[in-house]
Amino acid sequence: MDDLKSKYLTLIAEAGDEATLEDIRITAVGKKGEVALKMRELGKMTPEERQVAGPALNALKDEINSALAAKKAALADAALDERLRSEWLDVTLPTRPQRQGTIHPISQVSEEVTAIFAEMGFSVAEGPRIDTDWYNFDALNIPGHHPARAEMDTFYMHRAEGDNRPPHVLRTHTSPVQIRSMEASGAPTRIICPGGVYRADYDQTHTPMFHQVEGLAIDKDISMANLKWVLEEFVKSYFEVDGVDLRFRASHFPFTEPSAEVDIRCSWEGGTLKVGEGDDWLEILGSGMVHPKVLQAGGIDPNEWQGFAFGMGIDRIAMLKYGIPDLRAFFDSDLRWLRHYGFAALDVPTLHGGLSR
Ligand code: 2NM
Repeated sequence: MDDLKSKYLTLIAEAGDEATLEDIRITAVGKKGEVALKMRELGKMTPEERQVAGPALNALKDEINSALAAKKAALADAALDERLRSEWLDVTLPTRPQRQGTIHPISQVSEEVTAIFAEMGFSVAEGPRIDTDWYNFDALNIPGHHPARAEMDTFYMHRAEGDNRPPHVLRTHTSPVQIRSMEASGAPTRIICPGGVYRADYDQTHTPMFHQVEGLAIDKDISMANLKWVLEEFVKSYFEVDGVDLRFRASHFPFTEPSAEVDIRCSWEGGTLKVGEGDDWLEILGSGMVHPKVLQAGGIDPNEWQGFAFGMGIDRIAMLKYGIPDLRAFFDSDLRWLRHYGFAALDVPTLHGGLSR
């Protein structure tokens, strides 16, 4: 019995895991284990022998069982210690430097433009990219026969034979959002509408999908003077310069009267753009006073209200500000290009923090 005891206590002490302990338990104190076999021999003993051997075997069984339990607890403690040693996290480490994602220049510039106009009391309106030809054209004083419809290179949605719903188009500008906003909220209003627009055109300077931001301000006594101030403030903030000259050139859009295209004074010395100095002029946007028919289409009484509107290309002003030479690269999803021209995810543009840093 002493041999059994020292044999099993040694095995238990040397066991490295729970599975080994379980094997030892079965061979030592299991139903057919070595102690059980010894107990079976009790029947062949004299009563005197049995009185000594019985309690001794029970004591041996108890001793092995408690050694097993103690070892099991010790193994569990050691396993926990090992996890605590290996599974730790240094929460004071800086964020991972290998993060590769960047904010696309179009997203960054949309945020910059939004921040600037928000400061002047404009809120952002959004709408569907697929809209009816009424919202995209008729409501904007571009009737069916108007040459502007053909000039716009519109993508028309396919219509099945017998489909009587009004024709739908991929919006060619964000102006339909402004009509919808006039209908929904009326006047007075100050909104900008940034977003993707579509025209069937593809070459060095045109992509079939590009981005615009249009603005609209309607009130009782709004004039071209208000338009000029707002655009001056915008250009100064956006290009981060203290002063800028704007040049308003008479133009024509069906949805504004009068209409003006706006140039900014600049220089192109050494191939880099400097805004606010030099003898060159750069066209950056179109604008005007909203046509009475357009106000009417939006459900606003043109005898009571008037307003200005403007529109510009986000992709274009992004290229100008950040020196991006090729428009088509905007839509290639080339990671090397994005790493070069993209912005850090935490560089959210605000006026108080500096737009682009
Ligand atoms: C431009 C130029 C001039 C414009 C007009 C409107 C609306 F819906 F209010 F009538 N939104 N945007 C507008 C005016 C857009 O883009 C070159």
